[in-house]
This record gives sequence, structure tokens and C-alpha cells, in this order.
Amino acid sequence: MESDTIDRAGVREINKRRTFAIISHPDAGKTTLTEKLLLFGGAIQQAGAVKSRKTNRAATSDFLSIEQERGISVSSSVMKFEYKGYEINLLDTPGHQDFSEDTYRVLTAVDCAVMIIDNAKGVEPQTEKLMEVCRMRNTPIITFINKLDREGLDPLDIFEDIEDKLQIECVPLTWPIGMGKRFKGVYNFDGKELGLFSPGYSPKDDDGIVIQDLSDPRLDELISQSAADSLREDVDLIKGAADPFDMTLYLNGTQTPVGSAINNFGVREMLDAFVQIAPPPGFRPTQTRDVSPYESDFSGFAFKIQANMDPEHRDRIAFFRICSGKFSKGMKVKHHRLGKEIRLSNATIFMAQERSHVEEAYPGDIIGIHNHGTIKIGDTFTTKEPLKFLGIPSFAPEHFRRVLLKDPLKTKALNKGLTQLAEEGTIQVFRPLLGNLHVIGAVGVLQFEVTMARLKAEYNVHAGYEPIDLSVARWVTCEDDRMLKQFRQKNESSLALDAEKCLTFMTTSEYQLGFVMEEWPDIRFHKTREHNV
Ligand SMILES: Nc1nc2c(ncn2[C@@H]2O[C@H](COP(=O)(O)OP(=O)(O)OP(=O)(O)O)[C@@H](O)[C@H]2O)c(=O)[nH]1
Ligand SMILES: [Mg+2]
Repeated sequence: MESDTIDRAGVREINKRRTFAIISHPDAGKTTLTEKLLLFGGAIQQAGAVKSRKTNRAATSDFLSIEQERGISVSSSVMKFEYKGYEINLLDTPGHQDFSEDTYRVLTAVDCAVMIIDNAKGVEPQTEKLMEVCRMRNTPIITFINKLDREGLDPLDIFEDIEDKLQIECVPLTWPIGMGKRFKGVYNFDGKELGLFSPGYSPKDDDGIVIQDLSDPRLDELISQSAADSLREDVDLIKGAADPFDMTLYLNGTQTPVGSAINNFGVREMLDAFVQIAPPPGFRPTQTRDVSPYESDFSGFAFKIQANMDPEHRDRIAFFRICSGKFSKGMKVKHHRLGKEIRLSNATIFMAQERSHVEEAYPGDIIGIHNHGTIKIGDTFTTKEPLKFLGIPSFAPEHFRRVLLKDPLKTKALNKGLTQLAEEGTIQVFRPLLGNLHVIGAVGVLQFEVTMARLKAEYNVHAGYEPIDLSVARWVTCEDDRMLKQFRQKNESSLALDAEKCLTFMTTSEYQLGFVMEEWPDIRFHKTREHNV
């Protein structure tokens, strides 16, 4: 049942919050943009050069050593900063499809997304997949065309590509003037003014040269007559062709405002537009009802677990999205899966590289809760009402390996490592009902490498893996307990328990699966599973 409304100070705090994920195909520049945003928000002083190992300064948001070595993001990270009176929670996600489960989980915890398109590549396959996930949840999206310092596609072609492949209508916020070496700046449709880029521009400068009127002859001097003419032409064309920005269409995910940038330039414009149009925290669905952020009773859910974030602490953190009410340090909440009351005494907020203790937090905020194995992905905490927030999927793995351990003395450490990494969703772990194997399963094969590297770095376990003749897994349930028991007896050698002790059927091919499904029509075989339901 809905509780009272939060007090006025609370309402003000909620309305200041913007919680968003940055998404795209690998390598489009999410982590780089994250750093730029943090720089503008004053959260960090100097951006780490992504992929530049020479400088020894890896990107702030790529904290796992594997990520720093490879220059890719393997896992999402959360950062909070303040900008012009707004409290921004930003989640940088991995682009690589092998880590897409992590990205999907993050999308359940945000109110909007920023999608990055590489100027040279246009819409890439993984972006299309992510768009599908956003559409499932009607997540509003702002698009950002990046890397304009390189030669790329004509911006109009990119618009067409986005509209075609992603089925979303584009409305330009800013328009690039030239690209690559000819890049001169951006035209801002909203203020109808032009920001000109000068080499050596730094985010600390206020703005580049600003020209208020496109017909100003100074423009021809500053960017050459031909560039000025083609800009005037482009702007006329777009004004005629593009629909005007419509807040309702943006909020329901059918229209996307598009900005563009190179390095630092254009990022401020994007951020200014973002805080104005991105929605504050909204309603969130649970099994029983939708929860409004303005309800006074506290509620929220864990959408991600991360072990050993800080090598010096060796702890496990549950990333928790607050959905309603106010968090205050030391408050007691009901942990519904365990049916227990717990005290949240030691929560942290992620400020770029640092974590600081949080005294108060509001809907939209993402806080880190220390966890000794009692919090799992999908767990809901509330003041009292038994709620269960929805939409955190686990996908059936498609790749399988058998874990090999050379040193039998490390069995305990291996079990611990695999259990914790499975809880995080880094990998899925299966214990066959027969025998003493560890089978690991993944949606993408890079997850195996990450698992081995983390076992070594964080648990001091040197393990390897070898192929195993499995390629399909399905979680099985049945309304009839007796039938399930029978199924279990007949198929014992193909059954395993996953890390949450859910019964899983594993076999060599879809064909084999089809065969068994036909034989057992009352057994349900699930390809996805909601966490902890
Ligand atoms: N020229 C140019 N390169 C850029 C720009 N932004 C990012 N890059 C480069 O693009 C590469 C990928 O950048 P990242 O920020 O790591 O990309 P990402 O989207 O976070 O990649 P994943 O997390 O692995 O999906 C790096 O080498 C960056 O230096 C830009 O505006 N211009
Ligand atoms: Mg990245």
C-alpha cells in the first residue's frame, strides 16, 4: 500500500536527481565521455588516458586491472557528481557483447540513457541490441555523435542510419561544423548560436567564441565562406525537415535529441541540455504495484554486486538503487528475501575515484552497501511493505567450460571465488547433481578469461578451464512437484544446480533439448530467469 508523500525538502531533492547510463557499441567512447563529464562536474581534476598504459593513469571508471590492461570496460561503474545544482548519478557500461548482462542490469536502475554513436561508424550491431532493451523499458535516450575530430560520415547520413536501424526519430540539439581537421565548432539549435572551437580549448574555459547570428559576416571570416555557406544550408535543411523536439515523445522513447562533440568541445552543451530534458526519478514496477519516488516509505533494490572493488578493502559491495523515500545512515530496513530486518549503517556513495560515507540519499541515488554474502542481485529492501522490484534478468549461458584446478589445496578458495563471482553475475556456476565438477557458463567467452584473471588476482587461485560438451542450459520448473521429482530422477546426469540452487537442465544441442521438451510437456524450460524470484 502506498505510503504518505515525502516532505517538501525531499521532493526538491528528488527533482534535482538525474540518473543515467551511457551505452553504445564497444569503443565508441563511453568511458572517455564519462571522464569528460566528471571533469566538467569538477569530480576529477585530470582525465586518465584510456588505453594509454604508458602514463599509468587508467580511466577512472575502469578500475579492474583487466580493464586497464585491455582498455575495454568489462563491468559497469557508478559515479556521482554535481552540476549546476543537479545531482547526477552516471553509470558507465561495458559495450562488449560478452558483458552485456551487466549493461542490461544497469538499465533497470536508471531513468534515462545517453547513447553514443561513433562518427565514422554510424549505428553498430551492439547499439541496436541495447536499443531493444531500452525500448522494452521505454527508457528515454539522448544521442551523442562522438569523435568528430576524425573524418566520418555526413551527419545527415548518421541521422538517417539512426532512424532506420533504431526506429527512433532524431531531433538535432547541436550541429557540427565540419569534421576531422576541418572541424570548426557546433551550432546550437536551441540558443540559435554558434560555439567555435579553438585549438587548446580546455573545459575550464567558459566557452569558445560565440556567434549569435548565422548571417553575421564575421562567421565567413572565422570559418571560411564555404564552410559558413554549407552550415547555413544544413541548418535551413534541418529546420525544414526535422520535427521539433517534443518532451512527451522523448520521454516515451520515440524521439531522441542528438548532440555532437569532439573531445571536450560540445560536452558542456550536451550536459546543459541533458540536465534540462532528462527526467527526474520516475515510477518503478514491482510484482504488486508501481512505486512512486515521492512515497515517504523507503524502498530500493540491488542491481549489481561487485567484489574487491578496492584492492585495499577486499570487500563486496551491493549497488543499490533507491526508488522511494529517504535513506539515512543507520536506518533499519526489511530484507524481504531473508525475511529479516537489517541496519544500513555503512553505505557509501561513489564519487569518481573515491568512496565517501553517505548520511542521506534520495530516490535516483545509487549507494553502495557492504555485503557479506547476504545481498544478492534483485534483492529488495523497504521500510516494511513486502515489495519485489522487477526486471533484472539472468540469461541462459551459451558457452560452457569445465574448471581445472591444479592445486587441490586451493579447492576452498576456488569455491569461494566462484561463488562470489557468480553472485556478481561475472560468470554462472553449475554443480552437476552427479560427480564433483565445476561447470562455468557464460553468455560471452571473454567472461571465462575475466573469471580466471580475477580468481588469480583476487582469490590467489590459479585455475584453468577446458572445453566440455555442453551448449544449452535451461532453468526448469514445474507446477506439479511429483512430476518434477520424476523428471529429476530420469535426467539426473543432465541436471545441475546453479549458484542460487535453481535446477538447470544442460545438454549438448538445441536438438537434444527439443527432444527432451517433447518428452516432458509439463516441465517448463526457461531461457531467462528473474533474480531471486
Ligand atoms: N579521436 C577520438 N578518439 C576518441 C574520442 N573519444 C574516445 N576516443 C578513443 O576511442 C577509444 C575507445 O574509447 P573508450 O572510451 O574506452 O570506449 P568505450 O565505449 O568506453 O569502450 P568499451 O567500454 O570497451 O565498450 C579510445 O582509444 C579513446 O581514446 C574522441 O572524441 N575522438
Ligand atoms: Mg568503456
